[in-house]
Amino acid sequence: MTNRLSRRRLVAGTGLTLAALALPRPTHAQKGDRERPSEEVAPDGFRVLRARPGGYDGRLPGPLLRIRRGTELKIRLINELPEPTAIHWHGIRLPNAMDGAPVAPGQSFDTRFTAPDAGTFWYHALGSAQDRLHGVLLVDELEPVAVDRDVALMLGGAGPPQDILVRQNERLRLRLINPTNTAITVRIDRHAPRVMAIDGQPAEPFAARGGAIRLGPGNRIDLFVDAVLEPRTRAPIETAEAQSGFLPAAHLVYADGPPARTAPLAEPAPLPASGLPDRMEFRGALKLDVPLPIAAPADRAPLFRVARGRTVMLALINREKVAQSVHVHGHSFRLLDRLDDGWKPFWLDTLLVGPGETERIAFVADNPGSWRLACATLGSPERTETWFAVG
Ligand SMILES: [Cu+2]
Repeated sequence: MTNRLSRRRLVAGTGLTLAALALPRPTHAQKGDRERPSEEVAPDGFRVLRARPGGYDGRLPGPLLRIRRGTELKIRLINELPEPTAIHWHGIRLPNAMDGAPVAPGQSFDTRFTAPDAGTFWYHALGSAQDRLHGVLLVDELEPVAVDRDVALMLGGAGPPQDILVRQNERLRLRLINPTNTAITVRIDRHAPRVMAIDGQPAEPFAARGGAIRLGPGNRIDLFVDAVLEPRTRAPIETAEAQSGFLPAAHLVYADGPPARTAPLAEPAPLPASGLPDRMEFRGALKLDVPLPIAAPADRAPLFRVARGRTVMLALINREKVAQSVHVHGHSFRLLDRLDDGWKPFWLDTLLVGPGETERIAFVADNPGSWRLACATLGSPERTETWFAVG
């Protein structure tokens, strides 16, 4: 299980310099890693990814995949498990046929899609018994992003705290990913992280209150962290799960040398916009109450069918005593304000609905196909799902 230990894995420690366009070679720093196996690429250009009991390519987390926005990801999944599997690209607004197709043991499946949005995503197997099968997918912006370092930190699981090296006055892009089925709070000692993106989509930048942020299951948050402390400082990045106290997940380790620049960078501009709509038409929207956990329909009928381009507003109603996590496939949604139809200044693909609470979300159903609407009880392997049809 990946949900028990408050630990983390440093997935990519890279030195992405200002305006650098070359993709830095990602490094996985984790316990037990020795030499990195080289990427297996088939003659037709597909990156081969093997589903094995220990994880993708036998690694936990699986290999870091990285492409540029607008370019094609080509993955050949080979199922070496004794049971069927399916790979899911969490948060990517991808073509329907590429999302979660079942693959029998010994069989393979070719995934190929052009990533429409830049951001921090992840991939994982569908099915509660395959929790070890997950990894990070980064889609790089076409425009240069003014950061000195770009690091992905996979939360949850086992492993010692990792060191993230910085120089004074550098700006770090820290990509946090929560692959577990529990909520994780992250705080960075003596720094003022700025939230730049949530669930892979740019947000209006805002300061994390008290230097801490919470990620529900499946959520990702991109932070900008300015290294404002003195050379040779060690500052912990700590995580806490539901009942546990904070434990160090990583350390910002300041180099013993001159600052990278005389002062930290100015307030960051928002990350480049994605292709998500600026507006939504709420008049004429399809409105539906969805009690949680979602009851899987016995007759395989969809929860709803909606014409492509129509706005969908869902009231997610949790009358249980435990929080429920809801994940919409193939779309990003807005979280609506409690009192009116305004929305929060960010997008989500997964939302934690607290016990006894109702949250309302809205999205434009612009991605044709049959999509999963999945629900998980917080801290439990229990998952239910239904689906909706856009066409
Ligand atoms: Cu997903």
